[in-house]
Amino acid sequence: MDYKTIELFNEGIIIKNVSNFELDHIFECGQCFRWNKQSNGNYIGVVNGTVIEVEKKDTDVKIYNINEKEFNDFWCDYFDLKRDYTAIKEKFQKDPLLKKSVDFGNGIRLLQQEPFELTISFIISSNNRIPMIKRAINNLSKNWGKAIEYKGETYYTFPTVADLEKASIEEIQSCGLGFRSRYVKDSVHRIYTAEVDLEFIKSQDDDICHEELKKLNGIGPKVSDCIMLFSMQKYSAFPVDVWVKRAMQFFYLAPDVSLPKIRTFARDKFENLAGFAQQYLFYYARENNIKIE
Ligand code: 8HG
Repeated sequence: MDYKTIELFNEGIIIKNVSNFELDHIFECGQCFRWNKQSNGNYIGVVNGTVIEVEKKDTDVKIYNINEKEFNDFWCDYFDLKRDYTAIKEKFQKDPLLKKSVDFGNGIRLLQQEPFELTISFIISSNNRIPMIKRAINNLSKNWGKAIEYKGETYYTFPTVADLEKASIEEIQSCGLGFRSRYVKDSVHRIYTAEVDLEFIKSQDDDICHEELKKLNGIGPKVSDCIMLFSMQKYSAFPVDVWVKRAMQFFYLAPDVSLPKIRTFARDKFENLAGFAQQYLFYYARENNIKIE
């Protein structure tokens, strides 16, 4: 458990004495695309059909627009608050190379996100930049999601499978998805018809889960690892993109190693905590723009 108690205030709840929780680390570490920083430092996100706002004050975290029951039923797990990140970090900090990344992103937590949204989002992520990924997902939501008002602004929920199934390939293309449009169209259809069952895939062990997700068009090893790590609690996943490759080269390996070899090396080394190690490394590499000559 990484918090003590919760209290209510007029606009939501306050989580008291939270450890290992930094807004920038959580929301900017690459795992999510629908959280945006506000001018006052708070983050607003659209999750699970609602808009919520999160504020950090000393060691307390305020969540606006939810009640105690919603916290207990959903948000406590969404923010992975039952996990002891201090224990994970202590393990990693014994490794002087990983310690640097862990100290840098010390408030990272892996959010437990929704499998359909994450499948579509990470298909869109392939060969793409984060601002473009965010824009494409936002466009899909504007067109096929539901509008909700929060503090005078309109936000849009991520579309349901049935609503996105109504979109034509041309309409998906017009949201800025490029060559990924047909992968999204095809995946939505196969999920809609229940040919692919994400809840079943989630219930399988890590390696089966990884292979099953790769059966969808547009999902290779890297995208499969992101989906299983961020929405299926498969923590042996180790997505290797260009940043993680550079970080692993920088810290551990000789230059010119292939992506599959890096993945295998890291999964052997970090075992069922590989996904957490990957997140500290991705955030460190990207924020510090590390380069390998
Ligand atoms: O959290 C992430 N880990 C890894 N390894 N790759 C990621 C994450 N998030 C994310 O967007 N990516 C990919 O990195 C998507 C895209 O190919 C690139 C953007 O920097």
